[in-house]
Amino acid sequence: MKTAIVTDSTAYIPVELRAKHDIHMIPLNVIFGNESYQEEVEIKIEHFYEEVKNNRDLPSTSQPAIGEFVELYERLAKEYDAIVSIHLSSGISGTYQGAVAAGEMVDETDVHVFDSEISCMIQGFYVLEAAEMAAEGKSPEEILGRLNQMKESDRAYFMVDDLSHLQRGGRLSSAQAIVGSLLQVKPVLHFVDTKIVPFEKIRTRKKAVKRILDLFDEDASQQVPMRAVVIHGNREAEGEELKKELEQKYPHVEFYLSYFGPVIGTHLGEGALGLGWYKR
Ligand code: MYR
Repeated sequence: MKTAIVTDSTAYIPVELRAKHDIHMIPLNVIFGNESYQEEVEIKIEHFYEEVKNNRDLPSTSQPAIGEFVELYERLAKEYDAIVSIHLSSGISGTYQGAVAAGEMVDETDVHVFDSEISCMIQGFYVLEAAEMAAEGKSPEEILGRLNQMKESDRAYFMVDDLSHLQRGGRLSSAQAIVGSLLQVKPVLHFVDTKIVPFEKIRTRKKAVKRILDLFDEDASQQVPMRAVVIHGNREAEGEELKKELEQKYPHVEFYLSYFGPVIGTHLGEGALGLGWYKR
């Protein structure tokens, strides 16, 4: 059984890792004024935050066109017996629904679309697990079984420097964002039922980071094998330092460092920080 694994750019899986695991990626877009750029292809993280500073217009984002999904699925159908397509949370983007609609238009193969209910490298963890299983010849049903099991242990908490980006993009309810910015809190955010909601309102960045680390410790101190990722919005040194600190404290956890790329960075703003993990 040969199963193709597809994801979208917001998993931010480095290109070498994608190539190594035969992962196919469909990009979302960042729009500055009238210009649309496919992230990870036409605009990369190295230039994005600089571009935001230099541009008068704040960027917006869009999901891939359905035609792009159809084209990719039809091409893969010539080489693979089935497709598992893993995407960012359906509560924050229409990408998942686009993939489902495209899958229904393709008759040549079975397309199984999976809603990760999250994004960034935590979505990437789903993709890596799926790719490892596909390489072992596992069926789409077996792969989806494992992905659903992963949902039981995956956790992700993140914080932003400025809630107005999330509010402007409509990915957090206005009332919550207004209260948040008025009080100048640094709420810890997380996903509930595919959507972003505040987990706890915390006054300072330092305390918010500590709260996230305490939440991580609750799981990591159980000493079971885990994968975890520190994700930063253009704060690589801070992310690297945190990863090193965690690696020393939790040698049984496999840590990654990743970033909020252009599309997610548009909605979170510079300076966001997140930690995600799951039990292997
Ligand atoms: C689109 O235009 O379809 C893309 C919309 C992306 C919204 C992103 C909202 C922030 C997601 C934060 C993920 C944090 C994971 C730890």
